[in-house]
Amino acid sequence: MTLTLARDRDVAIVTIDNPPVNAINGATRIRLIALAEELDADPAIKAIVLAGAGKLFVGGADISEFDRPVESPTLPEVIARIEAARKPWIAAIHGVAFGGGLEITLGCRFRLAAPGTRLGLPEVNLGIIPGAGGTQRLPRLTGIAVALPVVAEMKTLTADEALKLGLVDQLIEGDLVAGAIDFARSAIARPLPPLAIERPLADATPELWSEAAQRIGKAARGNAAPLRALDAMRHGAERGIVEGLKRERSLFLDLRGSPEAAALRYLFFAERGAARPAALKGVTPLPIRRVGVIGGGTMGVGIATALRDADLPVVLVERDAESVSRAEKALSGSFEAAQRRGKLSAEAAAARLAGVTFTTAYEALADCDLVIEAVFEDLAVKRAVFARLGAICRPDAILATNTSYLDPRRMTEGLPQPERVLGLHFFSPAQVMKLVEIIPTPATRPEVLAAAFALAQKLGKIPVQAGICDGFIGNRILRRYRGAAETLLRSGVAIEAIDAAMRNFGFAMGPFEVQDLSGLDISFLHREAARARGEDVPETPGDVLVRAGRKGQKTGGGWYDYQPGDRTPRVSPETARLLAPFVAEKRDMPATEIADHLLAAMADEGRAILDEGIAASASDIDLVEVHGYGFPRWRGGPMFLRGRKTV
Ligand code: T1G
Ligand code: NAD
Repeated sequence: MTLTLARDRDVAIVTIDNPPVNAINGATRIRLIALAEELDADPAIKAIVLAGAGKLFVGGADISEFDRPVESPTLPEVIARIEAARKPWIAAIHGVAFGGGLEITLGCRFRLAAPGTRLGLPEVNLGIIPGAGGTQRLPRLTGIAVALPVVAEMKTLTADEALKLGLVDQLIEGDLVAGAIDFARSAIARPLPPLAIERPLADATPELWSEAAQRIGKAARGNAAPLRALDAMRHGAERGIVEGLKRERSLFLDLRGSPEAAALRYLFFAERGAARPAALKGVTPLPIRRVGVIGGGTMGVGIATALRDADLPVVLVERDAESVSRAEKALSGSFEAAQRRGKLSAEAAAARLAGVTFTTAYEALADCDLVIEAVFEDLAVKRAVFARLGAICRPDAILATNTSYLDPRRMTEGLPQPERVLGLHFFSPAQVMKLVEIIPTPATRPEVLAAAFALAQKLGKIPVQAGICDGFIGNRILRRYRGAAETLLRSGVAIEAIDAAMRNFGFAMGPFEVQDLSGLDISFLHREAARARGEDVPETPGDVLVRAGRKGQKTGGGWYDYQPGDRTPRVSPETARLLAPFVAEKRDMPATEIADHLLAAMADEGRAILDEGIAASASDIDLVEVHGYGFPRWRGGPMFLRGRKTV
């Protein structure tokens, strides 16, 4: 069932009922057209209220249909039929009206909304543009300047904003449908307002279009959709709505079949699938109300910030008073920065900080439901920390490590209740990066694992479950990616050519630039630790640079040279001299070939990770790459590209 029809005397109520988000699919479109005909022909009906069942109005067109050919009637045809109806259609909106959900209301004569409703056209996030009139009707209701960020930049409008703009005619408190029926009755007693398509569109200045194109183009990077949405809007503004609707539909259909849209749709569903692993269906997560963080360094402060942003009280433990005050200063700075950026009010920033207990006393952790250690990446240090946690924390408290590489089992050997231990690998900066790798041990209880996934959701993170191996999923692929880049370097391909190729592919920075930013010494120390364990780890060009004191930007030079206070990477003659014994004669390689080589290495490692059961699915691996390592979203991920036989 996707639509229900009820009658309240002279008013019909059409309710879209297609759980979980009332996505408008083919069956809904067919039924809507039929109902529009039926209700037009029914002399007893004077007006129609269009509503959504459940928690929201309509989440959009059914995205899962986009991998198939377009089926009639299309949504534009449905909306045109509603517009042509002899009786007014009144949209009664609650929760969310996104994409086609908002567009169908734009074809109605009136729009009513419950307080708290959100309205938006997020299609560009899927690599497409609004394809059912949103780029044409919205500006005719709100004006071009307001419609532009909604259509092309993912801006959503609140019900209050929409009311002020005249996009919504009235807010309805209490029973929305009953209020809409009353509104309908009063509306039909008066002359009807013009439809959106009948309204004039005030001209936009050429500066508005050029400024928008510049801003949107810069932000969109490889996703073509935002600029196409702007194009459709401008076309309709300059050539009229008929031409505008034609232009919009043609651009929409072109993008609907594009590789970028396929990649973004794939990630949309992958993100939702990752948050709810099938293995945890029906498992009740342990409650997490108070969290301990051990270590107030880079990660500890980031994790504490993310926890406070989710309104969770935090106990932050450092090893001595000086470190405690350093952590408190860092955390306070983090909230003040958010306040300066306008993300937080002064009160909210103060409340964030007030929710953290800073201490050196592990005893303060006694009533924490979860404790996350983020101390030095040193097994002995971590083992000592867990030993103290085992003695002080509640037996049912979840104990988690933020380790980048180490085996959670080794740092918690001998701990009581091993079933409460797991890895929670956040990425720096932890309050920004969405990825968290969740690493259960074989002993981890399902309720503990479910609590980790629930925490990720509460923090607004993308959780990906990883098996235990050196580097889990992301750092293991990163090592392979960097290794492949160094192989090309040894073969004579220039460092700057490799970085340029990966920037051209869509990364913000190439593999060598990233190392200079984060420091070459992190992976150097990891290799040295492996060598100390007797593992055979060959010398790498990166080792040569670190041994020569070239650790990256922080030492004024790594793969590149840097002028003081300037992060611009400059080709380094010193690096060339140091690496000369390892590098073959200089040779050129086309940028696409460089990218294919490095992407193939990532996909090969991903394949091995899948075969070893370290990751549950190829899409989980792609989520790690997109949300943890800056893989361009509109490319989908190394496994997605491999699946499309392009690497
Ligand atoms: N189509 C199909 N399935 C959808 C869907 C959609 N539009 N939106 C959500 N789902 C599924 C989702 O995969 C998940 O499935 C379940 O619903 C709950 O989703 C013509 C062409 C509406 C704010 O881009 O933003 O209209 O995992 O966990 O947190 O111009 O879903 O349960 O199997 O996100 O309550 C434009 C996308 C489409 C909005 C609800 N619309 N959705 O959030 O639930 S294109 C969008 C959302 C379009 C027109 C164009 C959110 C939500 P499963 P959820 P939520
Ligand atoms: P860091 O050196 O910035 O911070 C570590 C903190 O732990 C220091 O402030 C130190 O005083 C504190 N500490 C050490 N021993 C302690 C003890 N016994 N009790 C309480 N505090 C103690 O390190 P970091 O970059 O925050 O990394 C922390 C952990 O997170 C490591 O395991 C690291 O591998 C992992 N990690 C780091 C990153 C990153 O990009 N930095 C990313 C993901 C994971």
